[in-house]
Amino acid sequence: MAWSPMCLYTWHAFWFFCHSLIACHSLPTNIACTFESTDWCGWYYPGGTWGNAPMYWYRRWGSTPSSGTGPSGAKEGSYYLYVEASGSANNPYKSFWLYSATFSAKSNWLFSFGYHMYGSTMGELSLEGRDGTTYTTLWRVSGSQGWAWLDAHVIVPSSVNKFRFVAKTGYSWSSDIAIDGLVVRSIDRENFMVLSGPCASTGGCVTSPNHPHNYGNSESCEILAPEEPLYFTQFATEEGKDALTFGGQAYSGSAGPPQGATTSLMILWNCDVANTFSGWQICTAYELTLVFCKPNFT
Ligand SMILES: [Ca+2]
Ligand SMILES: [Ca+2]
Repeated sequence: MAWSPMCLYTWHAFWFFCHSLIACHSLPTNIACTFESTDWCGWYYPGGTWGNAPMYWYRRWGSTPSSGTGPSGAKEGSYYLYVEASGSANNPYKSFWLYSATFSAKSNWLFSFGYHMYGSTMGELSLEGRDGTTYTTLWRVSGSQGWAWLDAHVIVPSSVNKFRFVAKTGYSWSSDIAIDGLVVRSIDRENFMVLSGPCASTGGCVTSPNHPHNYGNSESCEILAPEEPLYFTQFATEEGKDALTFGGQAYSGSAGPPQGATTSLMILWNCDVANTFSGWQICTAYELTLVFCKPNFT
């Protein structure tokens, strides 16, 4: 089978793009951390101002001292960082800052981390990024999130050169906040990245679990989509119950997302406890082109 001229052009453009990505690539790997070593990978809290103690973050093993708040252990390895909400200096509504080392990146990238926010008077946790000299909020969660380590995935603009976490306790001691498992990754601009859950990426396409057979119950996925127009080839879910959230809008039943839509990068899949369907497949325009262009080597 011969290449058509259009396909050849697309193929060469693709390889040029890939190689330029590799050549230009840089990631702030210096701030990735699981807090197993005493240097905290360069993360630090500021010293206290005159007459005031620092707002301490602690590196800890096992549970926090208070019951009913905080994790029972690390998310990864043995150690994690947390803020202690007990004590008159630590609540109500006290902010604890944790700064990263400075870093640089040549393109947008993905920062993932585990957080634990369990407690009846839980406050909030924010991640702020410094662009020039100004910090802006990139991610924030408030209130008790259940007794579990959860994952946050944050797309970080290349202009950000430093982070700070801001953990703010609630109105009493029951608001210990912990972090662990800080991961730095590049964003794949060609392929779907399944960040969590049983959805399946073949690179240029992503499907619901077990597709084209029925997905299961109580599944959820987080998927990072490439920055280009996306098309669904099949879409069948339980109306109003099993939804794909795409560009901030939830789709279910037989009405999939608009063809050719460009997402805000993150796609979420959530289904409930009963009634399953054959689900969905979403592909990039490039992948659909390949279906018609790819030479047959067999
Ligand atoms: Ca750890
Ligand atoms: Ca269902």
